[in-house]
Amino acid sequence: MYLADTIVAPATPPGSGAVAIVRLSGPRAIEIALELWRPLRAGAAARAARVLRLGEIRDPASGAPIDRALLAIFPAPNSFTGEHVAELQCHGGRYLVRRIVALAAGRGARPAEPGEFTRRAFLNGRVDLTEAEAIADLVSARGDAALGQALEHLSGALVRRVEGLRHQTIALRARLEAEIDFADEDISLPSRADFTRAIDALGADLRALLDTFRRGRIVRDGARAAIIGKPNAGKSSLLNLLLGSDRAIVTPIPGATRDVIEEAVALGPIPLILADTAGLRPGADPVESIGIERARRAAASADLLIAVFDGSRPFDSDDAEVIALAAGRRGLALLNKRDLPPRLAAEELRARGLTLPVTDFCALADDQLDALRARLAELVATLAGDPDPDFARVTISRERHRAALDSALAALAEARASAVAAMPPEIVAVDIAAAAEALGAITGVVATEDILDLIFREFCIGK
Ligand SMILES: Nc1nc2c(ncn2[C@@H]2O[C@H](COP(=O)(O)OP(=O)(O)OP(=O)(O)O)[C@@H](O)[C@H]2O)c(=O)[nH]1
Ligand SMILES: [Mg+2]
Repeated sequence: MYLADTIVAPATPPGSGAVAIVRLSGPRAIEIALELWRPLRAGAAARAARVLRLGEIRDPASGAPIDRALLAIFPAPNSFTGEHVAELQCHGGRYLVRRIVALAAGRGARPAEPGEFTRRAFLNGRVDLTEAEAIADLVSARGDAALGQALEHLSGALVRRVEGLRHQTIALRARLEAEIDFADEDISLPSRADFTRAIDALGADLRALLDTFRRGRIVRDGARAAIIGKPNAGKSSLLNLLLGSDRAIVTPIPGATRDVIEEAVALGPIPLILADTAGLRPGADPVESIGIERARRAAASADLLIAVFDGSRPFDSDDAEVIALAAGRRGLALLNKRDLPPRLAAEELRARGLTLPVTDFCALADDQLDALRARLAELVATLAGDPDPDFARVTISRERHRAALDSALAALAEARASAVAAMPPEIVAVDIAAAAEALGAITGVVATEDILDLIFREFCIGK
């Protein structure tokens, strides 16, 4: 990362569109933009900040006109990256955009790496890591709940919460410093009992934030439901019904679905990601067996299960495996093919140990679709849980946040154990410092290149 250089990239996705934006950031951003672009009206103030001016882009080498474009310049530090930024709004042609980027590169700008604009914003103190992540979350949001959460994080709600906790941790450390400094003097210091009480209070706050992960993750990524059942039960028919399209192959031949097919359905503010899976049965051919293994994994990692049973056939050992997989899980069961003569009853499924609620169903008709959608929406809402009104509603939404809070809690537990064992304050202080550092990694107060690489890797070029 060379902050001293100037980077360029399209800020809009590749393809044809009415308008595309080519963005430059760095010390020479404005200068390079003005080498490519001239105002149409003579005498117009080309360098006026944060206004759009109409002009023309020319190839500075040949003088050949390339496009009509608007230019906006944002002098440092009042820009997204905190550096000089220039944005050329040109026409949205694939070739045109490539040509303009190449012109800027010809004047010394370097093509930006994925996420490099946001990374610079972070390095220049314009956003913290949770806000940078929120930008990626806004772009990938698939529902109103995800948008709301991303905007909340973008407004700094999470960084404020985590920084509050980190400062409490540092305050604990300050108490120990006093113990270290005044060890030889006969002054009264707060007792270790007070100290462990303070650790416990802080630990409870950390755990409360950690507990928001399930909601935060589901809001961000959607809830995952795996459709499982024996071959030919009607799983793919159900997926297609819920999607309203012939997404999965449906045939009367058992074993039609082999790979996991994932599609999102919008049921409410939080999307549900449905995974249609291979029918569970032993003795399948090698390809189908791999699919069945994937089905089991999809079932294990899903938030919800939709178990489909074929009501036109008697119970068998494949149905028994479905019941076993669904033991103790959330979701619902459908007794499908109710239009055919019944050979299996809901009572029998329950008697055989099915704990999911069972409904008679027919995947060939859409008269039960609205009711099913409503039930799934309800399950998703229950799964996400209500935002805790006592807890300022801030959620964590990424595995990275969860892991950091986990290690902060582990370090606090170590510190508590040492304090209780009357260890010297220096020893206790080491673990308290580790807890503060783990919290600092969430916001980026302490961030290594590795952490930054990991975060900005998921960004696309131009962001
Ligand atoms: N009569 C009737 N037929 C159904 C119903 N649901 C599905 N079918 C039929 O059952 C057959 C199998 O349906 P699929 O949806 O492919 O079943 P699947 O569970 O995905 O099967 P695999 O992918 O092989 O595991 C097809 O011929 C469907 O048309 C139903 O409610 N009633
Ligand atoms: Mg199928």
